[in-house]
Amino acid sequence: MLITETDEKSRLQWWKDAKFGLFIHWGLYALPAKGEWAMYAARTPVAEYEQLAKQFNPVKFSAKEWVNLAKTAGMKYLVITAKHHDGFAMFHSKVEKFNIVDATPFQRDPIKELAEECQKQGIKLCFYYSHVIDWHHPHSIHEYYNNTWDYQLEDKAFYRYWNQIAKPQVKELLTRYGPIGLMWFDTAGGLSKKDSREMVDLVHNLQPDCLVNSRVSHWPGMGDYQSKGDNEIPMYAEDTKPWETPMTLNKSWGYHIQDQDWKKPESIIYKLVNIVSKGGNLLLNVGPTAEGLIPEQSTKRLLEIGDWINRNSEAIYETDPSPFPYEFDWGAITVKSGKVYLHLYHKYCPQNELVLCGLKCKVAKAYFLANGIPLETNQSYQAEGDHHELRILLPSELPDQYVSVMALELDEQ
Ligand code: FHN
Repeated sequence: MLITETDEKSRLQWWKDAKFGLFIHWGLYALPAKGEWAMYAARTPVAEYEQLAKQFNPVKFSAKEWVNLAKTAGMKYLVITAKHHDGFAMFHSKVEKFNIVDATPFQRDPIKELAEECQKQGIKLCFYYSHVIDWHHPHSIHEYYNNTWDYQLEDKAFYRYWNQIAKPQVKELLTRYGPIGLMWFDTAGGLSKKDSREMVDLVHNLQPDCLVNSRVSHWPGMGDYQSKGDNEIPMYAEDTKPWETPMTLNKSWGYHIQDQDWKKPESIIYKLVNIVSKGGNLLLNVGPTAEGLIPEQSTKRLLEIGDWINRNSEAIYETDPSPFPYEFDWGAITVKSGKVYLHLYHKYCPQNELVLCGLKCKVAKAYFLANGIPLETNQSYQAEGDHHELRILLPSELPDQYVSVMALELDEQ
């Protein structure tokens, strides 16, 4: 399918405007509760790992609650692991019995339930799919048992998997659950350019508006947008491909009972603001339990972030990145037509006043976004050195938690 440049811009617009999404790593690995690589780490034989399915009965799972949590947290899309590296399908696959409906006492299809709820609550449903690594299938066995990344992809086992499982399952995901926002592929090491292209085309042929992330391939330039490395935030705004940072709330993706190394809410808000000011999206992860619950530590953080976004949404959604090509020690900037938003990190707040150099437009009005309280400003210009300076007087009390946003309305004539 040929996608023109104009199509490409409008296909991506919802996602570029969205800024914030929920990542969900959920699968059988929630039972051992040691993260999503548990099977590999313990070199669990496939037959033994399969037994976990018989105990997987997440009766506390509620699609309504999960989607509602994402919404309350200010997230606009949700990416769930339809199949991770362990090969277990979290949906009712007809091509592989190792799936949540056929192999567990739960017998429900959570992806179907999430699809219905996402439709109802206006969140874009998206899928993570491990298209190359599949420890349940013989093509991965060599690498799996020998602890080597020396893939044998060009061999028959790989193509059996590729043609009989990977492609048909992607087709199932894109034909059974309504419109899908994006396909999030992962860990494509060894996949040929031709096979990567085939996967991208498969998605676009089935759902032309569905986006594909760059991890569909290790060959550069593939996919609609760039997935940064895990937890990676670039130093500078990038004007190449639109990008997204996948990020954990603690150190793990899948549920890990011992990992209590939680990021502070303020640090996550800083990271969100930093990412958005550089033109990126944040995809923030939770790892639900085997009972089907999102851990309380995660929920608490998401609600706190949602609270902050709720007061400052105008400075986050549908914004453009900062036009300043450097980071500020006091915070970050986002812009919209006729407006500039200064996100002031309380921890690094300057004393008395904030000085911004290089803003050429006249500021007609300045106020705190959270409560509308006006701010006193002073603008000056020195012809020598073409130096524009804006000084904003800072009150002793800031209106928000962690980050207070100052809105500047510009007089653009
Ligand atoms: O191996 C996976 C890992 O389990 C997790 O899914 C992350 C999420 O970005 N991706 C891979 C490593 O980059």
